[in-house]
Amino acid sequence: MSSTLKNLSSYSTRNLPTATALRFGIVVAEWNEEITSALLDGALETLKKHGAQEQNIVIKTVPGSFELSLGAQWLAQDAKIDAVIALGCIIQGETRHFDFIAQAVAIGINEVGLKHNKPVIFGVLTTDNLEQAQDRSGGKHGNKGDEAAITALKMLGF
Ligand code: RBF
Repeated sequence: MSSTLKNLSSYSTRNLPTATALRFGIVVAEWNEEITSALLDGALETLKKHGAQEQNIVIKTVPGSFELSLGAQWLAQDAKIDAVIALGCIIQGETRHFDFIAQAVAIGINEVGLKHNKPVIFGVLTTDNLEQAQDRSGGKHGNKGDEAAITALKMLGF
């Protein structure tokens, strides 16, 4: 389904465990900070809404989305962390950086999850412009941070 038709903050409750005893690592890119801080707010609100305890959530920042994979790996290797959420926003610019960064982080995040055998969630917006990113970070298409948090929970309820 195209994300223009989907509200990122609506979800089914199937396989949704209560998060009271679960521990999360969140790694957030500083690039496009206006957007990524809104993604973080969404993820935190959703985790807490489902029972996550503030002291069980570790939050780290990295400079840009390209660094999310390594940041996620550093969190994932901590045996006490059950799931990692990577949050970033890559906006199409005039150079090909968009393609290189988006592809690298998608592959990197996936590899970290497989290597550490735990959910490592791709909470990265890849948009044509700032408006599309705003629409998906608490705007008319919901918040990808919420979606990332729910995905982490659902994978832990697998
Ligand atoms: N990081 C992002 O998270 N989102 C971006 O849209 C983004 N665009 C970039 C565009 C250019 C031209 C450059 C040089 C970097 C960009 N980065 C972006 C930062 C990137 O993820 C990484 O932090 C740096 O390239 C490391 O030097």
